[in-house]
Parts: sequence; structure tokens; C-alpha cells
Amino acid sequence: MRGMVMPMPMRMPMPMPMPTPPTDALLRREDARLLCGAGQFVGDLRPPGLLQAVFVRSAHAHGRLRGVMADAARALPGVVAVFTEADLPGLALPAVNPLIQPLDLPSGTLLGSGLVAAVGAPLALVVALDPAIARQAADLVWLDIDELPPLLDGAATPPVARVQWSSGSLPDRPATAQVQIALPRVAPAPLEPRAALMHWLPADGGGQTLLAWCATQTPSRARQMLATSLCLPLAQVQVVAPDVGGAFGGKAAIGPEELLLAHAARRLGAPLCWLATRMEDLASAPQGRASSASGQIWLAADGAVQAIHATFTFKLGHWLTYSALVPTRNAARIVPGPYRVAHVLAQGDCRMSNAAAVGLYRGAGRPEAAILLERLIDEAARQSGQDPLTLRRRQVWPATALPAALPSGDRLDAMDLPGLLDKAAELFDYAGWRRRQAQIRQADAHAGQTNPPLLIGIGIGLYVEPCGQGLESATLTALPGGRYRLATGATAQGQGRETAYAALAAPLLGCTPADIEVLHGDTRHCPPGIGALASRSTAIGGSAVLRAAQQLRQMLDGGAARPCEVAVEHHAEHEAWAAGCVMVALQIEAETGELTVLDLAWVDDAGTVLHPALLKGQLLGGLAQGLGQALMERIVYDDQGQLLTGSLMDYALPRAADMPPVRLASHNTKSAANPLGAKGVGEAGCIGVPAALLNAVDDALAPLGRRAPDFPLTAERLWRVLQA
Ligand code: SMO
Repeated sequence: MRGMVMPMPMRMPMPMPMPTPPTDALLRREDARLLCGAGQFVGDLRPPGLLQAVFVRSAHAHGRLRGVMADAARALPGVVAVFTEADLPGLALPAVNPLIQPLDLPSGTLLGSGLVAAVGAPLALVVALDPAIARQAADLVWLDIDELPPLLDGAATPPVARVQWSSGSLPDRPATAQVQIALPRVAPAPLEPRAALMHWLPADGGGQTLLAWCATQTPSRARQMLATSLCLPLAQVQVVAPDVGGAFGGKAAIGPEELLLAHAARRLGAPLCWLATRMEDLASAPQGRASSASGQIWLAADGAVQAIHATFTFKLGHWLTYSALVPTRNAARIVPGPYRVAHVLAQGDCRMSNAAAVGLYRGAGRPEAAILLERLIDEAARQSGQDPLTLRRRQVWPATALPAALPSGDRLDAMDLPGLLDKAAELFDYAGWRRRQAQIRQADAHAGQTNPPLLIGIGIGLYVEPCGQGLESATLTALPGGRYRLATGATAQGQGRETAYAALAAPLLGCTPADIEVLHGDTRHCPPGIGALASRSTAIGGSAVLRAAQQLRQMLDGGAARPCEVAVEHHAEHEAWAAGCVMVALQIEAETGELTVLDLAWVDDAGTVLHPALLKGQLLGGLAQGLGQALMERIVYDDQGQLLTGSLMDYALPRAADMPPVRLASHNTKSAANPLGAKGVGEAGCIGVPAALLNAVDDALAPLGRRAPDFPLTAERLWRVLQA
């Protein structure tokens, strides 16, 4: 079939023109298109001659692959090809960003080279004329596997990478309090599972170029990875991220599937598409958290925090995504969070296991750090008889001392932590909730209730949120007729980037947002960028847009004729840090363990806000994911490494009815790290909400001398703790 190159479907760079432009400036300009079904996702693309790929995946967690019998599959009418390791030998897994000390990073190939390392690991690739035939053929491929005992997440495997830093020295007396937390594996679970379409086209100067449609957060990174794997110059690879239905870190980098797809499409000379199923994503997409942490805290004689020791272990599964080491690095560098503590030792280890890969997931180490720190502060307060809010107030950085260089090597941004605590306490009515809690406990005691029917808990989650380093870029063109085109290296998977960037640039250019076309996600039409990660797109990407708009305005004011253009690469000199405080009141029904969130108040510091509706959407979406992680979500493998949560019947995602009553407020302090003054907010809900919920459950159980179970805090687990 080689040489059968198909013409491309008509496709404009993102975004498509809107059916009806929004009239209300608060509406998202993306929504008219998306809500009318006019979005274009990878699965909507239908170039002529399109072939469909399905991966044959391991049903065993660990073993030797002795052979792949694909004759029956190849003989099925409509099957075009079956690729095994023998057909595509020795293709290396993509490189890992070595952000922390690599000790013994594993290497491997895209199809495993005879080693089976997890349930769901791709071992062959079936290509057929339509997806139903491809699935049927994949079922006919026989994998001959010699099973080996799996290394489960809990196994004591040697670390493959490590980070450690310290300041001062830990006291050599017993700690005031210590805590252990475990964050189970969870699934980022975007609405749109992973998807890619690889299309080889004749190059101008001979040879072929690859047009790769990828549901990705990072088109520039995908382009680099594809070029490396295919031994092509960058100029011969174009990556387009069309509409992408959510990502949450799970699409932070392409993986073995996209690379295999590109190699197979080159062999076949036809466009080739892969659309992961929900089950396939739950089994083989990068997962999140999969970490455990332990901490110790020492208070001085006056009750102030003197020292903190934090240790994190992340289980990264059977292969390393590009950013696999990031959560470990983040968790360790964030300690001691919002608190001023002289003596700190922070450590993190990365370990492998025979399970799905663990990579970025909304928060990426920030939740791990915040949950551990907030538990430590609460336990220290309990041990020393202090109110947990009072201890936080005395321990946080004062606003006047920030920004400040930290011993970890980071620089904490400008923020008003005492102000955040005060505003949250007021919004939540912290004093009132404590009073009500005391009244209920007193009434129970009076009634001689040793087993009160309802347990009331109050929890605080104070957090800081570093928002990304490095560069983003913007190219801004003044077109004839007063219109503008903004091309950004940042990307979008539903965040409303077009709305935010147009709203940012319009007043600077003296036009309306509708006069600005925003292009993103296409490496041919957009400048390079890192992508939508780490809550970075407003702080860093927005700063590039700001500078480009200022420069272009100057050019136009100076008499420059249209069309004219400026290109800005904004390198963040410092990292922006957002912050916030979540306060929760909840009740646990003793007889059933059922947990009900009674009230949740949240004050966030996002710095300069570009668009209040987008801010609120990010806060509430993050809250839902943080709540899901804390109360119901868990990827479960059995002791054979078999996945037990392979569908949404088994894996509990939060639904609308699970959302608690929420009250939001802002206490914004301009970032000192970028010209826009903006901070990120995308991950905040996953950071502060689980910390507050866990503290509230511990608070509810404390009078009974019990501690909260591990996440997720389900009714069954709470009931077991109460029965013990
Ligand atoms: S978890 Mo985000 O995509 O850094």
C-alpha cells in the first residue's frame, strides 16, 4: 500500500469560525461551537482511506511473551495488517525529563521486546478498514505468555530516581506528631479518551512529512517525540491538537500508542486512527497520585513549628511518561508549603511496579505535599492543645516577607496568607462551626452517648500552588481592516484559552475580543510552547500575550502599516505561586459511615484574574476532582496485578449530585513573578479540597480516639474504623 497517500480533508488551524459569535462578553467564545456539536475532535476527522487501529493488550500483569499468533487475525476480511515486536523491532520508549536524580531509569521498547510488564501493556497493533473489524481481529490474536509473579505497588522495589533537600537540622528528640497518608491510584478520566490520527503526506522536496493529529496538552513536545522516534527533522513533523475533551495531566505527553501508530501509518502509506475506549484508558492511560507519604513535625516549647520531615514515595507503574518524575519533585520542593519553618528535610523516591504508568494528574505532587502538611499541622495542634486555625495563623509567612527565596531553591511568590485565613474563616464562619460542634458534643455527653450517632468534623486545607517554569510564546499579527490574529504556543483542552487570551489582548489593542482570532494547538501555525500544564497558561502564556499586545500597539501607534507582526517568547524569570484556603464542615453517620459535606467555603488567590467565569469553572472543576479523589475514586489491582476497576461501573467518578454546597471568594494578590500579575488556578481544587476533607474526618473521629482511614473516605471504610 506504500505510496497510497491520501489528500487531506479541508482543515483550518484552530479555532474553526464560530457559528454565532457570543454577544455577552462573559460567555466563552468556544462554547457556541462546542455546545452545538460543531467541535472537531480527533474522532471527527475522516480523511479518505482512513484505517483504524486497535491495540492488542496484555491480560497479565507480568510475564515473558513467548509468541504472538496473529494468522487468524490477519486472515479476517477487512484486516489490513497486524504489527508485532517482530514487525517493528526495538522502537525505544520516549525519553524521560530527568528533573530529579535518576538512579536507574528503566528503558524499554514500545511493544515490550518480549517482556510483559502490566495488564493493558500494548503487545501488538491490528489495523483494519473499520473499528469493529479491528476489535474483532484483536480478539483473535493469541498471546503466549509465561506468567511471572507481579511486583505490586506495595512491593519494596529499589528506587529509580530520588530527590532530597534540607535546611537546618531535625531535632534529635521524638516528634510532636507524625502522620502517614496514602493516595491511591486515580484516573484523570477526561471526557474524551486518548486519540490520535497519523497521516503521512508527500513533502515538498521529496520524501514524506507526518501530519499528526493528537489529543494532547503539549503539541510541541509531541512533535519532538515523534521526530525523535521516526528519525525525522522537526520540519517534517506537524502536530495538531484539535478540540481536546479534557486532559488533566493524562495527556501531558504522547506515549507508546501514538508512536506505534505513526510507525505503522508510515509502513501502510495510509492515514491511521486510534480512538481509545473508556476501558482502555482506565487500564493503560497514565494514572495519577499512587503515592504514600509520611511526615513528622516538631513544635518548640512556645508551641511554634520548629521542624518538619516529609518523605514521599511514588509508584510509577511499568513505564515512565515524559513527566513521570515531576510529582515527586513537586511534592518535595513544596514542603513546608505556606509555613515558615527553619528546619526541614524533604525526600522523595520513585519506584516501578507491574501496573499502568503514573504521570501527571491535576496537581502533580502539589496535593501530596498539601495533604501531608495540613495533616501534620492539625495533628501538632491537637497534640499541643492549640486551635488548628490559630496555629496556622502564627506559622504562615506574613505578606510583607514575600516574595522570598526558599531553602528548597524555589521562590515563594507574593501572597497574603494571614489574609486568606481570615477571609476563609469569616466566609465559613469558623467560630460558629466550632461552637456548633462543641454544642453537639456536649449534648451527646450529657445524654450519656458514648457512641454519638452523628460525628461532626471541621477541616482546613491551606495550600500553595506553584504554577510552572520556563517559556511560552505568542505571535500577534495586525491584519487589514482592524482585525488581529494571535497564535499561541499554549494549548487548550476545554479551559477557554481563546476567550481568556482575546479578553486580555483586546483592551491593549483597542479592539473587541471578537476582532482577535486565536490560534493554538498547531505546530505549523503557532510558535513553540510547553503547553497546558502546571496551571501555567495564564501566568506564563498570558504574559507572552500581554507583551506581544503591548509591543504591537507601540508599533501601530508609531505608524506601522498593516499587516505587521510581533513575536514574543516569554521566559518566566520566577514561578508564580497561587494560594488558597478551603474550610469544610461534614458529618459522619456512625451507624452507616455515610459522610455528608455540610458546608465548604473556599478563598483563592489567583493573582490578576482575566475572566471571572473561567476562574470559577476551574475552581469548581478542580473541586469536583479533589472531592472524587478524597471520597470515592480508586484504581484497584488485585494481588495478581489484575485491574478490578476497568469501567465506570467499578471506578467511582463524582457526579453532579455529589457536589456539596460551596461558597467561593477571592483574596487576590498580584504575582510578583510575571508582568501580568497572574497566578494559576487549574489545580487548586485537587490540592486544597482533599486536605480539608481528610482533616475534617480526622477531626470528627478524634473524640473517639480514632484516625481517618486511607483515601478514598468511603462510607464502608469509615464504618469499619467506627466498628473497630
Ligand atoms: S497535572 Mo498538569 O497537566 O501539570
